[in-house]
Amino acid sequence: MKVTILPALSDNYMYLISDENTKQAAIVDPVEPDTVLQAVKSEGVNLTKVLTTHHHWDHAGGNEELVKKSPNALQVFGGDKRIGALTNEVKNGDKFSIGDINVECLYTPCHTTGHICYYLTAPGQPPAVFTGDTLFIGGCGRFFEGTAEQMYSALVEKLGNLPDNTRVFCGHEYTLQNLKFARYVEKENQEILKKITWADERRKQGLPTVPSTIGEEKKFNPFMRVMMGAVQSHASCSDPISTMQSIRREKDNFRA
Ligand code: GBP
Ligand code: ZN
Repeated sequence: MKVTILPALSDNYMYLISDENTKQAAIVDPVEPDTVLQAVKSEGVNLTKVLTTHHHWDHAGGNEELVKKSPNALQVFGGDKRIGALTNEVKNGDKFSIGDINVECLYTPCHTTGHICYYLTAPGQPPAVFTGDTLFIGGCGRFFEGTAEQMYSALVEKLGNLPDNTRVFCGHEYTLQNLKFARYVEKENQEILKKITWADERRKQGLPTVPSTIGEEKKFNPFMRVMMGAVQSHASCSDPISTMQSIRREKDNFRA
């Protein structure tokens, strides 16, 4: 399983997923179709699937144009009827494949009601999860269409139960802003400081900070740590759901 990171717009990421064995490929959130078609050519792969995380224009807004311009027929997967060119509406637990790569759909409503994360496995390789605007490195998406309970369920019960070595590919380059908020929430957490130093260096070199891993996120992402004493005490809360609500509200107004 090869993942090619394709930056788009000001801070979005598209991901070209290729199966080296069969040369089958899929694209996650192709908001810039021409960039995608160029990458497909240079990788020498056969693009047949579009994996849409959610209906927001900066993720799904390129679907129709890509379907028109693509030399192959494309299946467009997603969990929301508002997604352009949708052919395969999916729900939690649905499975399909990209050549020898297995894909499982994880329904993670909150940022939007139809948000889907895609969990990929292939024999002998570390897994990968494409988290759109649900889980970011060091942060999470705004709760536009959902509740703290739903984000808790998504981040802690679903994504948090994937293997620690699962690579996390998210929808935006928000890592530094997120980690600065994380540092404000947990002033004593050394993992946050180490990741800030690393992310600063990466960005100075013009490089992406994706992927992280689920194991790493559990060490520094405050939204995955709402069960921890240090995060609850910052929020003056004693349960994970109200802690989630409180720190999300605080992040909505936080200036790094
Ligand atoms: C920043 O650049 O500092 N924190 C961002 C602000 C996802 S994009 C931009 C922002 O709010 N981004 C959204 C988010 O969830 N951020 C997490 C955070 O701030 O902690 N989007 O483009 C956003 O989803 C969108 C598109 C929103 C259509 C609504 C519609 Br309708
Ligand atoms: Zn969004």
